[in-house]
Amino acid sequence: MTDKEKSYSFRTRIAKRLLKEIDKSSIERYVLIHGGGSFGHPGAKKYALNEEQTESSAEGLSKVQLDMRRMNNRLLELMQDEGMWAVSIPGGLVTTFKKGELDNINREIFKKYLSVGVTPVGFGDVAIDTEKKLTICSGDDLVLGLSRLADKAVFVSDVDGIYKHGKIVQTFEGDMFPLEKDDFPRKNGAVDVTGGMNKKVEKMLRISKDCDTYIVNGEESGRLRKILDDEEVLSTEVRS
Ligand code: IP8
Repeated sequence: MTDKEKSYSFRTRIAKRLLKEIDKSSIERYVLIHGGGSFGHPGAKKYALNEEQTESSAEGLSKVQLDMRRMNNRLLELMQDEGMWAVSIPGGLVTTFKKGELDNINREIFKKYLSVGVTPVGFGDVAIDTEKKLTICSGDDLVLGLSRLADKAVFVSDVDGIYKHGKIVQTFEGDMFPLEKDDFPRKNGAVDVTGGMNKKVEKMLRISKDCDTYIVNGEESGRLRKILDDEEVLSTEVRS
């Protein structure tokens, strides 16, 4: 939903299309989660929020939290335009971390909103860490924390799936981990403080213990809708 190479660039057209695909699909109850993109990562890097606390950490925490809420608002406004009633759940307020790992998540709040017919929209955020004081909660951490409530987790990316030796694999299994340098080409210049693709795949492997787990290219029209409706589409299923 953002151009990671350009700070604060929200891709309205793509976000709208993806929302429409979700709306048109047969899925009725779902949670949406988004990451930091070019709203969260540049500030998190500038203030080194994933590292030791410094005297500018409080400033960074406050600024990056605000940037993330701005991004989330953009999405929620689009959802309202489509009549998709949603509520915003900042990752930092429903989680605690220990040494950078998710320690606790409030699943009840997601369940309660679902039970009144609104879509919870969680997002990556700056969070409290009981050992490090502060850390970054990624969107993937939230999916991991919620996976036991779900039948299916779909990761929407800007690539067709997971590459191994230059080719997309239909099913990625645990023994194919980790990805090597050339397995997963990323675009240059993108800032990502939460570990890039290997970290994502490692979390996807853990998520796949609880529910069917896929990664699909959101830049290609129709693919998200198809995967939600269990139709065949270019993508990778992750299985542990
Ligand atoms: O993009 C990171 O979330 P991610 C959130 O899912 C921040 O790793 C605040 C950078």
